[in-house]
Amino acid sequence: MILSFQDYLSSLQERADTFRVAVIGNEAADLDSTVSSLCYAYLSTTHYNIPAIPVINCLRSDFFLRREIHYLLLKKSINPEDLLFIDDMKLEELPATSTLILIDHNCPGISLAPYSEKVTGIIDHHYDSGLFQTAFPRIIQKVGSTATLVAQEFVKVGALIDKDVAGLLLAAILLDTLNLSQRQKKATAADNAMASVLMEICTVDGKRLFETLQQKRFDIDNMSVVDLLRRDYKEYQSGKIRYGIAVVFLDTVSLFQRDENLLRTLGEYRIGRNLEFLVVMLVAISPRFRREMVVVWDDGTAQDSLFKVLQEKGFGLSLLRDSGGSETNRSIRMYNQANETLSRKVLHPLLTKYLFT
Ligand SMILES: [Mn+2]
Repeated sequence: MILSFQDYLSSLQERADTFRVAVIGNEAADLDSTVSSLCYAYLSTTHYNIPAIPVINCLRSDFFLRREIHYLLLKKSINPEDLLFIDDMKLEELPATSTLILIDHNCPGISLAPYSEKVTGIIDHHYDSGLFQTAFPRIIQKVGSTATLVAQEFVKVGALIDKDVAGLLLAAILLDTLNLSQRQKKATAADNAMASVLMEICTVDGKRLFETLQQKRFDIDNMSVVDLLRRDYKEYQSGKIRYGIAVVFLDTVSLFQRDENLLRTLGEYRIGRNLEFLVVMLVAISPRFRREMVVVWDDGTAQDSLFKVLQEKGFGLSLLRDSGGSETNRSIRMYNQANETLSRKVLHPLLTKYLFT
């Protein structure tokens, strides 16, 4: 009898003692990372006979901020409490024989970096940083969603895709491609193909599912500015320079409404995380899609190249507000970003490339 996806997920806590592979998504722990690691770890365990566990790459206490994921899991009768989070794992105590598969990223973040030699596999759709050339699998393709690549693995090996697996993967594809929108150009032929395979299995109304998830994702009522920052946040290290990029679904005007000490809050967030700089990429969706950007920095070595990248790489920034940098933790600039297509996926590789030049 094949182990069902539900039974597999509800037994993860016990499996954490005997796994061979930990399947880990990126540290934004978004829907794509979460469901792709759950489903791929299940495939590994049941089909390849390599006992695997999915690890969600955020603190257990921060997971509740991702309301669209909570909603989806509960709808599938999956209890988020059963899942494993990065703070459940004692990385320094990982058995010598265990390995890591990176999902939805291909360059280990700061917390995983010390365990890089354990990485044996990658499935991802970000810019290829060229690391781990001998990894197997090493699947890095520019598709809309990692979930598409995971679904392809199920199909490739002829593994049965159960309804819940199909429903989770489909949800990620729809959310990442804005319901396979042709106008937004996020969905590739592969995303479309896998979405129709999955849709046939789970028979849901794709449009309704997408709209509900999108609504939950943008439901940020009662979240403080700090909650908003940590909700979709990635931290990077480039040489000695440590920096963070947060994505927040509000514009600067609404951020000020939410926190009258906004400049202090942002400055303290940067200092608390020990960052040379923090970039907050702001996305407003109503009345129309719009981007803004906030840069919080310390006078340091990275400052010149950071602003060079921001000014010269086509973001279309125009200054809304400059704090003047009179106090050390208050060096903050706020911009309107005319180029709507440039996201963190674009900014991060640019910074990696140009931060020292
Ligand atoms: Mn992704």
